[in-house]
Amino acid sequence: MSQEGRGKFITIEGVEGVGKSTQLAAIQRLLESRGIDYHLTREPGGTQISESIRELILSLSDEDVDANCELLLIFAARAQHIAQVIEPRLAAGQWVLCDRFTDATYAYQGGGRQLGVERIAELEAMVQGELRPDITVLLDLEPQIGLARAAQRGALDRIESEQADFFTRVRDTYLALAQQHAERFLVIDASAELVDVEQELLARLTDKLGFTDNE
Ligand code: Z5A
Repeated sequence: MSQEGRGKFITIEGVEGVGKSTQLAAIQRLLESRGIDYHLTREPGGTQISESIRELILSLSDEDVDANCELLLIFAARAQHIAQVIEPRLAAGQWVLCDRFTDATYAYQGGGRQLGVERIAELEAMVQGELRPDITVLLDLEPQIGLARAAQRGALDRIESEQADFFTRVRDTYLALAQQHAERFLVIDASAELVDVEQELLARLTDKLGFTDNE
């Protein structure tokens, strides 16, 4: 199918508390200032079924959650999200801005849970076909700093309650993905002051999108 007229698919990633929600608001303002019609969504989630699966994935339970169960739930939520929301909107020319996508699965389940890349790549091919983000913003931060910020917000969820080395593997996997897919990744140092992170992000994104000053 021709890519002509298709919307752009932009994702944002990083360890917990890295500032995704905060920086997503800045990206929204950029798109709005350019008159771009976009849809904001998140993973796991984005549809009624996928949000229910999100609750299952993140809630603390007395039962140990099997890593393959977690992985399959994430891709089940993603399948519904793509079919119902992402693909139809992109096809209709709307842009989609998504808080996390499959890079998070490579980082958390592949790296954090050490499931490796192969089975994730198989599920990615099955559920997504050719669909990949056009641009991925990776907010990079020492996991300890992000977790401390997340802890200030209140009780930690099931994944946030993992040990420090889990998050070190998550971060390392994100950085490896960014090297492997350098054409679509923008890696932003998220340890700076909020305003400085925002400024760098917007400058790099504006450039990547080919926006000019008089647009
Ligand atoms: N997950 C997975 O395992 N596999 C998958 O495939 C997918 C997801 C898709 C939910 O994600 C969980 O799902 C996540 C991975 C897993 N793990 N957990 N738990 P989520 O994205 O919904 O949850 P999150 O990672 O915890 O994101 P968050 O809560 O939305 O955090 P954030 O958006 O990155 O941070 P924030 O709310 O913008 O900022 C946090 C605080 O820090 C806030 O008070 C800010 O004011 C402050 N902040 C932000 N930036 C700065 C700077 N630069 N300086 C100082 N303070 C700052």
